[in-house]
Amino acid sequence: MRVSGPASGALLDGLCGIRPEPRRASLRRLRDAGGEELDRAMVLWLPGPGSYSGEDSAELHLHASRAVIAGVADALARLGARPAEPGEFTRRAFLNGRMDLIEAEAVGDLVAAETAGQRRQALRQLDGALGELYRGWAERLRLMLAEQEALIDFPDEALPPETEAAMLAELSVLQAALGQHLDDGRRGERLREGLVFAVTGPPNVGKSSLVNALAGRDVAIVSELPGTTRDALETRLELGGVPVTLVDTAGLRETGDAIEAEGVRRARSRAAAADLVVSVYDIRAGTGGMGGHESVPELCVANKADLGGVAPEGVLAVSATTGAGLDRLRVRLALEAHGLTDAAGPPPLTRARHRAALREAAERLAGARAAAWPELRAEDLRLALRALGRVTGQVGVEDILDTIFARFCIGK
Ligand SMILES: Nc1nc2c(ncn2[C@@H]2O[C@H](COP(=O)(O)OP(=O)(O)O)[C@@H](O)[C@H]2O)c(=O)[nH]1
Ligand SMILES: [Mg+2]
Repeated sequence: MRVSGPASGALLDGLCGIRPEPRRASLRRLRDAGGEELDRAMVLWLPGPGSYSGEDSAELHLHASRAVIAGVADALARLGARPAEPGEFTRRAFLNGRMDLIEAEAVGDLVAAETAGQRRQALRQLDGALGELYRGWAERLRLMLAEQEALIDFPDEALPPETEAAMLAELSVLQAALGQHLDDGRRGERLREGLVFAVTGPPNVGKSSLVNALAGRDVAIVSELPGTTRDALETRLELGGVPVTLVDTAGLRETGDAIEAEGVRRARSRAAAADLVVSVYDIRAGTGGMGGHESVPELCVANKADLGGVAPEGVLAVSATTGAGLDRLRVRLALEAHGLTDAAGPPPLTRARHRAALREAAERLAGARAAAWPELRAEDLRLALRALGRVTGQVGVEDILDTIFARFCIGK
């Protein structure tokens, strides 16, 4: 159990008599107000401002049975504590200046990380590199804004043309940096949210058999009857450290069956929205592919290789029945997952919230470049700064804090 707030020290005294030395793990008997022993626990006294939340806080490492937790929680409540809201410790850490909003969000991502790739990304974001990047941009904007405001205050002093040119050049450099950052193929967001790979193709080619083989369990019904799979079935996999949802879909064909037709419609829409389409065909058909949407990358797989036939160059031949080629398919899929999420170089954007604000900043920069008057340019610069400040949490974030921290679990 974790306690944070100015009364933490007094709570600790009430619970265990003698307060431990700061930051020293100490064994204590915890007692309620009537003196009844509740637990023997390792206790930590973590005075602010050097604590996680920045406030005085304490940690109780309990024997976490229901009775112990209930007893200690009750004793704490009697001493004046109340249960924390989801993410409240991190929210307080943010409000007390221990971390910026991007780092606070990284804590949430770290807590929710399912794969090694997500863990790495969250830790990288927690390092504050993104915040530094944005604060660096904001600093440059502030300087430009100061320059513009000086012009407004002293309108009689004609601006030397080279100053104007330097300002426009600096604006376009910043604009390019933002543009590059935004144009990252959504790698960070994809890794954070997980990828979607849709398995499509004609009926009866072995799509469901392949999905089952990759998942290592029977997700979908396999049958020799074409049109067996009608709904889109999902299964979660980890491929090369990236979370991937594999979607098995109905075979693509014209059909008079209304339910199957709906399945085919869903198959097409899932394929169009996927990060990758795995197009399966029967190797004896000779060729296949384009089971997806032209805007989505496609990986062609020739199944039923055990029945003979050859796959063209660059197409993987596999057999869901014998398992031949499945290891290579797994590696190929992991490589694709990596390619879609891997971010060598500067840390990528990880959230739609950041993307929206940075887009707004980029638009304001374009506006500032086109502005005819110092007043108008200053206003655009101010709005760009504001948009950047919202990402790191420096300005105007009161209204979004609830949404951000509601997704945390209690105790973080
Ligand atoms: N010989 C052979 N048969 C397969 C293979 N994969 C699937 N099948 C069979 O092909 C039929 C259709 O398979 P299914 O997975 O339901 O295909 P879907 O309609 O594309 O989902 C079933 O009878 C499977 O047993 C394979 O690699 N080799
Ligand atoms: Mg099927």
